[in-house]
Amino acid sequence: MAVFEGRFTEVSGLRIGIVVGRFNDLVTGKLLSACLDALSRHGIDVAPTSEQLDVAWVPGSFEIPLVAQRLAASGRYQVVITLGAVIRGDTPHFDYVCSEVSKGVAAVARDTGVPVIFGVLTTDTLQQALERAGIKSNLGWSYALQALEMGSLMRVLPFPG
Ligand code: INI
Repeated sequence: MAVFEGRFTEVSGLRIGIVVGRFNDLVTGKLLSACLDALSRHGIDVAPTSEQLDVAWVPGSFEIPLVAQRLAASGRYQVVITLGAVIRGDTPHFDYVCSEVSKGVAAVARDTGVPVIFGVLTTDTLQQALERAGIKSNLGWSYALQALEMGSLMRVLPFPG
């Protein structure tokens, strides 16, 4: 029996792309801050001069899959993190955006073989989103750890992609 698992501290040479939506940036900015903090404290260089990390801002969550696809297909990154916040309003818009971003992110990972972390909050209220972006916990931290784990796991899997 083989057991494969990722580690969180073997980050040398790991390159990460982050795609983050500006819509609801009160929330997404906090997700990004916690994500960068967690990456930094696990050894990823997050300085502006970093060769390990790039951040691409998009208008909203709907645009995340397109840019995640570009980053994942570039061959430059071993893992891509997506960060967004979709908050329910009075119209069906929420459902369309949620559906497209979730299916789109999953498709990018499948099509490229690059893990894409789904860090898009989908909540009924701004309060619920903020509770997940710093008021209580901050899921940006978790998304960073999941990215490190998946980036590392893909390195140790002995099968070609
Ligand atoms: N984008 C979000 O990231 N979150 C939202 O809550 C949201 N709402 O509610 O409309 C949202 N809309 C913008 C959308 O993602 C696109 O940027 C826009 O439709 C242009 O394509």
